Amino acid sequence: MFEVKEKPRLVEKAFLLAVVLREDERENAESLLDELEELVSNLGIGISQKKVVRVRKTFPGYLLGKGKFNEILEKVKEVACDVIVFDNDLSPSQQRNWEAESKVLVIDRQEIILDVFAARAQTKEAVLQVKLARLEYSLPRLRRAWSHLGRQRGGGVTQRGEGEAQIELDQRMVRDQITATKKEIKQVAKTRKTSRKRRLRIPLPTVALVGYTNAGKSTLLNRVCGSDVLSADKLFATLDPTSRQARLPTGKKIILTDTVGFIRKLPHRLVDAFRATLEETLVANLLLHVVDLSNPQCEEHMQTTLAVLEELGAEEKEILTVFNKMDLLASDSLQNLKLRMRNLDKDAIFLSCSTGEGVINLLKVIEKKLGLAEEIQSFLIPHDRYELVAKLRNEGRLATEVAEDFGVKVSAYPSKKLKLELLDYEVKVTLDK
Ligand SMILES: Nc1nc2c(ncn2[C@@H]2O[C@H](COP(=O)(O)OP(=O)(O)OP(=O)(O)O)[C@@H](O)[C@H]2O)c(=O)[nH]1
Ligand SMILES: [Mg+2]
Repeated sequence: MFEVKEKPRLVEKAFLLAVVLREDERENAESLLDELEELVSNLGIGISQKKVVRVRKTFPGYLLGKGKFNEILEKVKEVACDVIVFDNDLSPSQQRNWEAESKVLVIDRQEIILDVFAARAQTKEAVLQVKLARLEYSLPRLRRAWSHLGRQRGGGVTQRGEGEAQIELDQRMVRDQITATKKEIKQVAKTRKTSRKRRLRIPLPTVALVGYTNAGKSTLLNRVCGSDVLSADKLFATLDPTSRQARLPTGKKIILTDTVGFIRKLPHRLVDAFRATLEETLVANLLLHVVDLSNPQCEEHMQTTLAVLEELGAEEKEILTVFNKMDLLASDSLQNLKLRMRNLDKDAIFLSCSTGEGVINLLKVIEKKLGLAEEIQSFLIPHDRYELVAKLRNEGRLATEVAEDFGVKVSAYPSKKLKLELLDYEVKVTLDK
């Protein structure tokens, strides 16, 4: 069977490279390289050097002009690395040219992100989604994979004819695999939707956590729901949407859903591959945009998340910005940041999932935003109408319940529909008196 990865993967040391056209892009490029370093390290590859190169213009052949190209090649040889990783997107032919001259593996940020996703994918659906994205990425690059292999086998110009024929065969195989994978994804998605429907027979308001990778979405879910979803200091810890029930301060229940994190320059094919799961998740009543306030690049991270949301058609949804990790900031810089961020979103919430500070406040605001914060009411429900208590409980609108001789004393936040059914049983004075 055709393997997507035909390149040797036993690489140990990487040379990271970002190409910019203007000096004022340097700072941003450096932070992108730091992020790339983390992604590359996540794959178990060490870093030998990071470099931002400024050029006046880019060239189709090698992205860089001959002078800069030779300069980098010298450096690569000097530090003896076995892979060059570009933060910029490389065309398949640029990749091929670099590999031919440098004699090392040359890849770009997209491919690294695809590899990290592949390493993290756990459920069948995520595995298939990543597989599809990788197949699509590999399709125009088969020529490169072949030339790589050809070189390894000591092949050269003489084997070209054989290579061309093989590439055509490979391309057909990959296209067939793409079709088959898409079909499989559809099937798995169908099963997921049915089981989700079964689970969610009780319609509870849903809130989805979105945001940049490593912002603390899973940690927030765990804190609010008392769950133990994987949260880790690594990029893309979460790939599959995970839903848990959470209880708000007034006792009402909501469904909180954790989603895959976003990253700058997220490959479009990954957004496309994950579109089905993400879209379904984003049919939430409210989106919580979790931001790592302690990250100096947090505003760029926010822009990235908002851009991906727009791409998914979710920009019209109500979004509440949640600035997390405030425990990592000194109080004066926190005050400054708060002022700045409130300019971006005056309703923003500041909290720390680690210490728990501000989390209750967030839940109260969620309650308000979802229109669940209405006054608590008391009822004495006769035993033969117990189904009303069950309805309140199922809708997550029951706060307390005590069985009495004449019925069940409850305090609750009934929905409009239930209010009508409960009209006869309302007790105006508080029941505890
Ligand atoms: N100091 C501090 N660390 C936090 C806080 N919240 C989360 N973290 C840490 O940040 C790291 C990332 O947290 P996660 O919850 O995995 O982040 P995520 O947004 O789910 O990340 P992805 O799943 O990759 O998208 C973990 O090491 C957490 O322990 C916080 O409030 N303060
Ligand atoms: Mg997570």
